[in-house]
Amino acid sequence: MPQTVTFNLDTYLRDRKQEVEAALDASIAVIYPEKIYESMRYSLMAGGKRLRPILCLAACELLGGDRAVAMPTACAMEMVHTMSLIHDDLPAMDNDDFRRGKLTNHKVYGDDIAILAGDALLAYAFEFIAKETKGVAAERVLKTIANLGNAVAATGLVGGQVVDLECEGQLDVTAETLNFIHIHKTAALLKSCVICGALLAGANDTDIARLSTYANSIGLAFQIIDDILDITATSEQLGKTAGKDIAAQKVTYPSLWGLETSRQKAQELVEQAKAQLVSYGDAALPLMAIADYITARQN
Ligand code: GRG
Repeated sequence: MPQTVTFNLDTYLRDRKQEVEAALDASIAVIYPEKIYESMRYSLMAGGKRLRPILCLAACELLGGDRAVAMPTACAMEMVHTMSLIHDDLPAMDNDDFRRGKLTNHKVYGDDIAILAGDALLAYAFEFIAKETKGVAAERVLKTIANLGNAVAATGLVGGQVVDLECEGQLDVTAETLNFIHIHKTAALLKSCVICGALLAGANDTDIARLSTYANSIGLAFQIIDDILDITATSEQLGKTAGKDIAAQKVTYPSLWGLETSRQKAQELVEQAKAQLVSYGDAALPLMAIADYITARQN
C-alpha cells in the first residue's frame, strides 16, 4: 500500500516562524547611535507572518538544500519587506498609523528616523547575505544578491510603487495596470524569496522556471486576497487600518471583478502554482500547503 505523508502546516509555520524570529533577533544589536537601531528593531521584531523568509527556507529545502544556508537570505528578505512597509506607511506614501498591530515606525520615531531605518535595513540586508551565508559556493551567493537587487529596484518593488502612486485617484485603472503594480510591488519580493532559496540549493534552469511560475502565481493571489481582506476583515484582525482602499477610492481586484470573482481568480492562481510542483513529489508539500494558506489566511 502506498504510504500517505501527512503535513501539518500550522506546526510547520509556527516552527519556522520561531526559527526566523530567533535569527532576526540576533541579527541587529543596539549600539551607538541607539535610536536608529531601536527604530530598525521596533519594526523588524513587530511580528507579522514571516511568510517571505519561510518561503525562502522552503524553496531551499525543496531542492535538498540545508535551510541553515538560506537563513541569512531569509532574514534579509524580512529586512527588505519590513523596510518597504516602513516607507509605505510614511505620510508621503500611504500615510498609515498602524502596522502589525502597533503604531507605525514614523509615529514612534518621526519621519526622519523612519526613512533612515528603512534605508539602514535595506543596505544591511545585502551586507547580511554577503557576510553571513556560509557553506555554499560564492557564485550562488552572488546570484542571490543580484536577484534580490533586481526585485527591489525600479525593476521591482520601487517600479510597482511608482505606478501605484501615479494611479492614486484614477478610477479608470485597467486590470493590466493593476497586474503591473502588484507583479512588481508584491509578487517580485515573494518570487525573489523562492528563487533565492532555490539558487542557494543549486537550482537548475528547469527548477527556476517552475518556481518562477509558482511564485508569480502565489504573489498575485496574495495581493488579491490582501485586497479582499481590506474590505472583509477588521483593523484588529489585520493589525493595520482596514477599509483603506475604499476610503481612498483605490482601484483594486474586488472593485474591478467583485468579491466572488476575485476569490475564484485567487483560487485558480493557487491551483496553477501548485501544478508547477507536482514533479517534486512529497518534497513540495510545504510549498503546496503555503500556496493554499495564501487564499485561506485571515490576515
Ligand atoms: C524596496 C527600495 C524599496 C522601497 C520600497 C514603499 C515601497 C518602495 C514599496 C511598497 C511595497 C509594499 C508595501 C507592498 C505591499 C505588500 C504587502 C501585500 C504587504 C503585506 O504583507 P504581509 O501580509 O505582512 O505578509 P506581514 O506583516 O504579515 O509581514
